[in-house]
Amino acid sequence: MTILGISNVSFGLPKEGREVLNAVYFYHCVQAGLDMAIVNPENLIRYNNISTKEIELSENLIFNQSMETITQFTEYFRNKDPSLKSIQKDSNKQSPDVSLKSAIVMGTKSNVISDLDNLLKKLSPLEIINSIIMSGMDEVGRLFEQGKMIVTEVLQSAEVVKKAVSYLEPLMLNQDDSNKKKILLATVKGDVHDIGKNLVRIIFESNGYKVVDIGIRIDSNQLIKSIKEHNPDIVGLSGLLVKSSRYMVNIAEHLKEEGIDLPLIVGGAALTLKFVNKEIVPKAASTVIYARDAMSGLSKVNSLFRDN
Ligand code: B12
Repeated sequence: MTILGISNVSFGLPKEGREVLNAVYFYHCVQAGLDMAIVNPENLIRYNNISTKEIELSENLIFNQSMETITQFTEYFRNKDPSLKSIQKDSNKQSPDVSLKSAIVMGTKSNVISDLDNLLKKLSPLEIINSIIMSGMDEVGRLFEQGKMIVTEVLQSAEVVKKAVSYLEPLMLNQDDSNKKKILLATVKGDVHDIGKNLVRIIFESNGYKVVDIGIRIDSNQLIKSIKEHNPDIVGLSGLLVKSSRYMVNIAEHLKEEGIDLPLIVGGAALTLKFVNKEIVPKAASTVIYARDAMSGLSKVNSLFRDN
């Protein structure tokens, strides 16, 4: 005998399409011999009431999963949400700042380089990152939180940011490394979010720091090994999950046990100044700085080194 929780199939998809997909999936599971289903009867749509177009989109997704069928499904149901139509319309406007921001929100890479070339005529690479790219990613964050974007789309947006930033990066690097203060950067254990960390890297590099970026999912042992290898002046930790903030407390403790008393700078959406002062500072051997964003982090680190 088989039992199935139907709605998992549509997890993460646009709200408007979920019940349709659930109903089509339910229908096919019953045809295939399912004995019992867990459904929410209040929401369940009757298969017979679904249009042929919507059945087709759902069947394509169920039987032929690919980026293409996911995109067709999400775009169709997204068009049913008026607040998202306005975003799509924006991408038709011609000014390169609007076009670049829309490309990030829409996850389309095709015009990114030409938009950047146009923007570079009037803005510096850092201004483009700080204003347009950051605001595009903020919008992605907002839409994701409202359930209007799905994880695969957020990843596509992240790829567009990556492409834009890799194009701008060589234009910002100051080659002389001697006498630069060195910051070791990591996203902590269990956390893959690295867009913020990568922006911090770029902003520090373009403001006279040498940055050693050791990547994502870094535990305290790996961090300590890298500190010994690279001998930085300060350690920067990034983490966007609540559990990452807690792990930063463990890192502070472990560094202290190892006799490492470098200043720490910590950032990421789940952190707050209160948490840092209450939980991390008491465990740390040295100064702990909280940065709400990359620019404030830079100015705090600048004053730390100026004052010492
Ligand atoms: C993009 C994104 C993803 C992408 C990440 C792609 C990538 N390569 O980074 C993907 C799709 C992979 C992803 C996965 C997940 N995500 Co996510 N994700 C986001 C999202 C939408 C945007 C994050 C982002 O890039 N923001 C833009 C950058 C520029 O901002 P930032 O990272 O905050 O960085 C700035 C500052 O914080 C600061 N900063 C950050 N670090 C540092 C470090 C230093 C030293 C300094 C000085 C400053 C600094 O400066 C940066 C620039 O100004 C957020 C929502 C949000 N609003 O934050 C959710 C979010 C962070 N994700 C979340 C979740 C739950 C997940 C998943 C667990 C989902 C899942 N169920 O699988 C997984 C986690 C997997 C894992 N083990 O890590 C939750 C976290 C909830 C929580 N509080 O714990 C959020 C808040 C969404 C939500 N509301 O539910 N995610």
